[in-house]
Amino acid sequence: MEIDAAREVRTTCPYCGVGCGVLAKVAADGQVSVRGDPDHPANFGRLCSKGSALAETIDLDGRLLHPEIDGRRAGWDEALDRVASTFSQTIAEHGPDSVAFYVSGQLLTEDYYVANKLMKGFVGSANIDTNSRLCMASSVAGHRRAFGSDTVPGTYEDLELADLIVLVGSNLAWCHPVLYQRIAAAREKRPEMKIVLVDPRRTMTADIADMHLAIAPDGDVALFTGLLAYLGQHNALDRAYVTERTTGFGQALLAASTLDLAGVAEATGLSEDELGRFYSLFARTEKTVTVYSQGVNQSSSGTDKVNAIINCHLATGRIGKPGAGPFSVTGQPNAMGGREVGGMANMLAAHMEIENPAHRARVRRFWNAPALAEQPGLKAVDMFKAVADGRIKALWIMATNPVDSMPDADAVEAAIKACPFVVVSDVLASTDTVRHAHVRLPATAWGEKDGTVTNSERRISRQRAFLPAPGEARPDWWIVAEVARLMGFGQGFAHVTPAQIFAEHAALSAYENDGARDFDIGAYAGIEAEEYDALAPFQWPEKDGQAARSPSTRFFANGNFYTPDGKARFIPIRPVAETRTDEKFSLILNTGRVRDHWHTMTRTGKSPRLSQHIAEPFAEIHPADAQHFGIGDADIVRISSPRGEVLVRALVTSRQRQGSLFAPMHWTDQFAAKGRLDALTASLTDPVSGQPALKHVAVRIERFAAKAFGFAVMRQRPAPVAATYWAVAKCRGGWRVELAFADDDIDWAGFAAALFGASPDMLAYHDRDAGQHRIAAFDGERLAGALFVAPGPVAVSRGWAAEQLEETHAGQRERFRIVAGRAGAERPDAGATVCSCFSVGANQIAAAVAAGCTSVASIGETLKAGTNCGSCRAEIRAIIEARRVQAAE
Ligand SMILES: Nc1nc2c(c(=O)[nH]1)N[C@H]1C(S)=C(S)[C@@H](COP(=O)(O)OP(=O)(O)OC[C@H]3O[C@@H](n4cnc5c(=O)[nH]c(N)nc54)[C@H](O)[C@@H]3O)O[C@H]1N2
Ligand SMILES: Nc1nc2c(c(=O)[nH]1)N[C@H]1C(S)=C(S)[C@@H](COP(=O)(O)OP(=O)(O)OC[C@H]3O[C@@H](n4cnc5c(=O)[nH]c(N)nc54)[C@H](O)[C@@H]3O)O[C@H]1N2
Ligand code: SF4
Ligand SMILES: [Mo]
Repeated sequence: MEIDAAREVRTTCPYCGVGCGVLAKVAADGQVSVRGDPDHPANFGRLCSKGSALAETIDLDGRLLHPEIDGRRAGWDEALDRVASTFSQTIAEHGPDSVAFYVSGQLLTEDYYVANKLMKGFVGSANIDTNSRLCMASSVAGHRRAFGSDTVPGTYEDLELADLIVLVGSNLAWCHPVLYQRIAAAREKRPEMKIVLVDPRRTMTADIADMHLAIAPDGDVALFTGLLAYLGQHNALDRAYVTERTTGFGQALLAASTLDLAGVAEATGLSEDELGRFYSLFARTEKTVTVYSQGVNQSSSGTDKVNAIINCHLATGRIGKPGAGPFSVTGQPNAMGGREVGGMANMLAAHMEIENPAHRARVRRFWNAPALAEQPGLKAVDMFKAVADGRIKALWIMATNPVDSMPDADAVEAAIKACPFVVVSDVLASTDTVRHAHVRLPATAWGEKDGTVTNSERRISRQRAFLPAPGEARPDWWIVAEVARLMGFGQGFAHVTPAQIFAEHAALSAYENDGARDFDIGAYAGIEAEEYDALAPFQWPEKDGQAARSPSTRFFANGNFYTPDGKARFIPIRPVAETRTDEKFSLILNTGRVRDHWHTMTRTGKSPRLSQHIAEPFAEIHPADAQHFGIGDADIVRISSPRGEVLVRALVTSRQRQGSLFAPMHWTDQFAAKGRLDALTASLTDPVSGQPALKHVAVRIERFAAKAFGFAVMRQRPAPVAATYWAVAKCRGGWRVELAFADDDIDWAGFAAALFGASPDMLAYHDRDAGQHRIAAFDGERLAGALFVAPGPVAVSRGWAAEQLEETHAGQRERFRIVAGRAGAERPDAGATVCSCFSVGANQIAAAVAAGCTSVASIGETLKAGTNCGSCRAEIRAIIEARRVQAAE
């Protein structure tokens, strides 16, 4: 591939489902820079902290650059042949259902399309499922129950037009930051706009909320059935819409009326007053959008939560109208594209249904498929159970890391280890999943591959390559198509470009589609390479012959649902009380995300900037619970469930609900001693969608009685660390490590040498009685590493210590200052990073507040913090607030 240094390439961010446009540029010296695409309708030039730091994540460190078989390097021919022949042989011996693909919402549509086509049309099994099962399955099932199709009715613009936004189980400020900023900007223009947040925790998203409902875990069904009953009682229905466009209202209302207000209050943990205020606000605000995400989907009642929300929108006719509608926001960059190609085990391509014989016949005809799957395949949790019990004998994992992200992950890991044949296509050589693969296939990464993704508002955008494919890495679609050819299915996989795959996908969406199917992009059925290269972002549907490319589209304002009678279906839902905790496991573990990390950290873990915001695994615990369990702030705690355990740092905070813990999903064996959170979660799933209940797990917590704590910085990434607790994070000059030890009878100099190499040039300070040890090693004038040990959590400034790796230390005075372990008086400690764009710490912001800055804007003027991507503005406001409270006390 030719690199044109002067040219900016228009592409799409590979992180979240907001789907922001990115302009990427490669300078003559190879340096990559990115900025937001001002013309992209998802972000109009904005990027969040993760998008802004993309250039820090594309180095070749740790990349898988050649195919490998049983741990040795192999050529593509041999590797592809091994995959094709083993799959063919397994199918011949044990039937098509003895093999499976586990794929990902991070594949491009073209990759996804061919993987699905191979399994469902040619292998003849529907055993292809995706990590979207852990993510969007409940929304898909809820949409299909209510609308007869998996349709997201609204657009991002609705968030700006709404008078009320209800955010349910969504930490938008951290997980969809650019959407959050669009809302914040709209609210600044129209301060009368109201925002309600429904989340058991007081997250940073609460910063713009007028009302935070700290709901009891899984109280959502009660909250929204209670709302439907309220709307009925208070004459707040759109009776014409209900009568003409829907069916089943009476039964839904009856079911929703099981609980009276006091009952709803009990089930939700909210006061009747809070409920009354929320209900009346909803009832009187015509332009209401309800945005929901994993606090809704990842639940044993996930699909019911979705339908309880949709019921309220149908009852008020608030759907598909400017500024009104239910809005499920997608997580992954191509979660939506995966749904379009039918990547889930219970769907067929182009929003057709595997259980519908007419749909099967149509897809068979279109693909000229020799063996179209006749019935749904195994959903993710069941798929790994089938791997465990030997029903599945050959498994191909693409672009996902199930050893870290599947519930009951230790059991999933054991199943993968025991599986006779495991293929993993990934961009990295070493992840917790890749390590168990018999065949490792190097895929091209973001920046090297071409294709399309669809964002939360059904907008299809191009990802474009701006870097050459490194080593022997190949695009995922190519890998799958080559294997298909070797399995004897050449005629179905003759494509040689992503454009040809996209054209086929578009043609299938329009094939015999007389308007009975929502997903129709027939306008692109004949797309040629040039048009594909230039393809501008567009929203579906876009039917063949649709002359004007409509700037925005909505569904269902006038009914026309994809059900047999064209009417939407109310789903009768009853709240069910459920207790998962018991005496032994008395706390509820809630899991999720942090601002600057992405999933299993395979990309964000490479960025020093992103790794400074939160540098180790942690669990939030309410102060009363912390006191009850004898846990102090910054203690190391062991959290266990009947399935496994983790060791993480305790963060005592009243933002957390009493009785619950919150921990992020990101840390893996690559970054921490025992941080794989999904070792704790259970394989309990929603009965309709099969989505696991990842936010409600019974656990217990205990203080890990560490005899010594440590913190170290070093230039090279440390090899295995001999400490009970460790967590590594990248920093600008190298790496930083948090440590805790079960024992303090340790030769600290030896430990330091193992961590960052023995050096003749070492400086040490030991106070054995106080348990304090500090050791620094130098390599010429540069610091090679420094270790700080204390009997309690180490108080040294992390930012300052990391900075020492980048400085020269010629004089004894500077060197001694390191073992003194605190910043020199002339260099105050910046504190934990808040603004990752400009590396501004919490202490700097607090100092600026003390010096008179009283607004986010004035902090921006003084320190620049919050003025680039804006992802940290909520945290800055929280620091200002905290100072204000302190001052008032
Ligand atoms: N920074 C960052 N952004 C991301 C990602 C990432 O890894 N990092 N991943 C992307 C992906 S794939 C996804 S799916 C999205 C997820 O985006 P979100 O769904 O916004 O993120 P989560 O943190 O998983 O969960 C959201 C909230 O649900 C709350 N919650 C838990 N239980 C309940 C409950 O019973 N009821 C209610 N109402 N709320 C509850 C949690 O406290 C949490 O704050 O983020 C996307 N964006
Ligand atoms: N406890 C708990 N568990 C969860 C969740 C939770 O909230 N709580 N959330 C769930 C959700 S919503 C999601 S979406 C999942 C996410 O979980 P995963 O999908 O397992 O997480 P990722 O780290 O995104 O894994 C992507 C993998 O693909 C590789 N990769 C990146 N680009 C490419 C490419 O172009 N081609 C190929 N072949 N490989 C590539 C990366 O190196 C990485 O190994 O986690 C789920 N698990
Ligand atoms: S909000 Fe951030 S992570 Fe999501 S697409 Fe936009 S820049 Fe990427
Ligand atoms: Mo997700």
